[in-house]
Amino acid sequence: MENSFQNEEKKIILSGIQPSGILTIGHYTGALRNWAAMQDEFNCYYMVADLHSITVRQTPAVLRKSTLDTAAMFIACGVDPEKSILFIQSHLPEHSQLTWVLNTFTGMGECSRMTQFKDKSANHAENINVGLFTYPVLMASDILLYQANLVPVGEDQRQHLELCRNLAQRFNNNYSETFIVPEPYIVKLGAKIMSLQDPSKKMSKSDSNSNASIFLNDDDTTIKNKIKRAVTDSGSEIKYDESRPGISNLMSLYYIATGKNYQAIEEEFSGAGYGDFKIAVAEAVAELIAPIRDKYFSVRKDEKALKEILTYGAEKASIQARKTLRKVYKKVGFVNF
Ligand code: ATP
Ligand code: LTN
Repeated sequence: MENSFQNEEKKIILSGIQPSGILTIGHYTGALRNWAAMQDEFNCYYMVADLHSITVRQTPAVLRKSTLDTAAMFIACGVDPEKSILFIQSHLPEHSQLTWVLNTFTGMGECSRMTQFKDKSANHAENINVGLFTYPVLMASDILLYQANLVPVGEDQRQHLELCRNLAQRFNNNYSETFIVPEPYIVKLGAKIMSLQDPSKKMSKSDSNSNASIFLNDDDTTIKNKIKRAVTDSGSEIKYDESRPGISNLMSLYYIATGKNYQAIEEEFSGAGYGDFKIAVAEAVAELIAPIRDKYFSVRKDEKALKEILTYGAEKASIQARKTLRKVYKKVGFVNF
């Protein structure tokens, strides 16, 4: 049977990230390093979610650049286009086509309950568009098109995943088995990296203060300066404690960069002050990012080759996308074309 992967026994994974800025160390720990680790065990589809990103107004040239930057960063973090299917969402019209069908299965109330919709509407009060409202339906289409079994996402996407599961079940019950009902694959606790300037907020690619985030293409000096300037809490002990989010966040970064657990870090820095600890964190994080940054620049430099990889990925992805959409169109009663 026609299939985009050679090994049909493996479970299917799909995930995506919006190209709304340079990816941060948060994306590495919360998403990309796991994506890379899953490639042998699963058949993986990884996409740059550019259709999603226009729910917030974008500058066209910036979006075009960010889309390619994001794809290059996936590769720099270990996504291998020979093993996984790497593509740009807008290259496949099926995402939009399935969204239209699933929109007619989604209640207004279901979309208006989504916390991300409520947050984004509050942050972009000047542009609360229908696309922002139906964002989770597009996300459901991304997942259901490829019959994904597992969807690795952060905790913030759990509610969207739940809607996706409901839509799949609703469609299957209304017609007959059409979609796999996917399971969330939520990255474990401890992986969430907070802003260096306000550790009560998630580190984000679109933070207006660039000192708040460590970008995966930052140079060594920039990384070290950002960590040295990171906001810490009152007190001086190097101890993991949720009531001291600044130092705890630095400990998480040290853990990610060195693999040492919190207890080992506390022992290593017992009696040391914030200053010494920050220097150690800065060194370790700079060492972690250096090979990612180097690979990123080498992949990004050859835009022609990058576009070829993405075209190849889109062609492979379209095999399954077309198959699912054909099935859906038939079930809803559209005349065969
Ligand atoms: P935005 O462009 O809306 O600011 P963002 O930078 O907050 O976005 P997303 O694009 O929503 O991040 O992130 C995609 C995925 O990357 C998340 O679902 C999560 O798995 C992971 N991720 C992003 N930021 C972090 C973080 N700080 N810590 C851990 N994981 C993160
Ligand atoms: N909404 C997600 C990005 C995203 C996604 C997906 C994740 C778009 N489509 C499909 C998993 C599966 C986000 O902002 N993190």
